[in-house]
Amino acid sequence: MAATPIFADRRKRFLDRMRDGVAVFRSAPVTLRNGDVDNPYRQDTDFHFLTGFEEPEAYAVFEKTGKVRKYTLFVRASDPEQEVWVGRRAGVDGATRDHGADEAFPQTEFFDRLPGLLRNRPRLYLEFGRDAAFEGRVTAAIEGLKAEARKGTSGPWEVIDPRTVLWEMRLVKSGADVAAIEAACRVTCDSFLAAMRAVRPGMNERELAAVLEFEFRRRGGDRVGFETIAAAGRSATTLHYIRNDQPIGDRDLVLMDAGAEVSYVTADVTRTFPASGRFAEPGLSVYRWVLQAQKAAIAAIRPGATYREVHEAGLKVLCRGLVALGVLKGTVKTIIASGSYRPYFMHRIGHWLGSDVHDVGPYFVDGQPITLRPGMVITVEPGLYFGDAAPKSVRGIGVRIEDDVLVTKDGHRVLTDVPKEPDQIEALMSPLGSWWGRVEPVTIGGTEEVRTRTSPASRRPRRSARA
Ligand SMILES: [Mn+2]
Repeated sequence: MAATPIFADRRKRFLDRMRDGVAVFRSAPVTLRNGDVDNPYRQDTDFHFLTGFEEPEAYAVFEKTGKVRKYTLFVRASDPEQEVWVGRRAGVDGATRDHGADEAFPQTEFFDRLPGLLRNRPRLYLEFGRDAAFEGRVTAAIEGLKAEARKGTSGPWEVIDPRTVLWEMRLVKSGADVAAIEAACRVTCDSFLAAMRAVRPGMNERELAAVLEFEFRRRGGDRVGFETIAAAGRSATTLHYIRNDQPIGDRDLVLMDAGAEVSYVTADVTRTFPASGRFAEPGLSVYRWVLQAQKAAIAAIRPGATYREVHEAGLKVLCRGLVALGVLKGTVKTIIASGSYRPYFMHRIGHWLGSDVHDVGPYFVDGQPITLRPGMVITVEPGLYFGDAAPKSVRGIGVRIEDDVLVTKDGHRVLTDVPKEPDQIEALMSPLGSWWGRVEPVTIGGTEEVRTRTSPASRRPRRSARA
């Protein structure tokens, strides 16, 4: 539950870094999907990072004066009638009992109590630029206090965006943060193994995406960290392809880019594999260059290296590959200088990973590429994409390989583990479609769940799969 030490530890570290004053956070709004149906609710990442509180209509307040600290939650009051429809609420009692708040109030009292929280504080921490209506009410409360100046009241004159503190905390992961990412990686990787065993020519991309997400869910994933990409053949040349509605051809390479979110932390993995279970040219050559680029980039990850060095280590190999594949002419140096590789590799080598898939944190500081430090987690995902404008010999091939990498004291540790050597992938996928019809219950973390057996077993017609 939310009162686990990870949130108490984060609140302590946040308050340690906060200067005297008050910090105010609000929960994510509920948004309408269509008609009278809401989008699935997911708490705002910063709000959840500090509170672990998953309900909407909540406010979190942190007060600090020297050594005196206080954490207050404003939450939806218990409402038995409403709870019959939409489930239990923590309520004011639950906020202190189960969620670690020193004090709690109904959220309806927040704006009435706000002037009292702000009065005579030297500064306010407020995320601005996110919710104009909320900011307007907070700044109106500050203006109201300034009108009381003759009574000796002083409103906060200084406003600081708490993300200056929070995002540094989110960028450099604690041991508990890393353990959380590892849990998401485990669910994601096990699910990739299953989906790679499920693919068969003729199935639709969405069916493969559904297998992957089915595996995410039953292995403990709360939701996807981002929309699953299941792209066969030329679909894979679109970077963020999420239509997932095309049939998978028997000569296609299938690119799957996905991550399970577990406890508000996501993994981000990409594998590219042949629908037939056997690599063939020219896809195999493209694949080998991307794999070599990925290994070179991962090898460059260590404390003190810069993000740009990691990018360039991979980029150089990709450029060599583009020459070897007959796509470009020139030397690595001239290709990089001219940018002629960009039609085929148009993104950066990776990104920070954590509570958001493209996690927060700068890539450049004072104009210089940021230096890697232990505790940072970065994805490494080179790719080559040969769309309609590419030479005929490779047209319609898209390959990306992505792993999640922790910067450690001594170098790095790859947190994701799904086969990526061509022969390993072929072995994993043999016999083709072996996932279907081999679903059995197992116990994971004390819960009875179902799980795909990994050993080869008798093949059943796919429609007889039990789940
Ligand atoms: Mn990624």
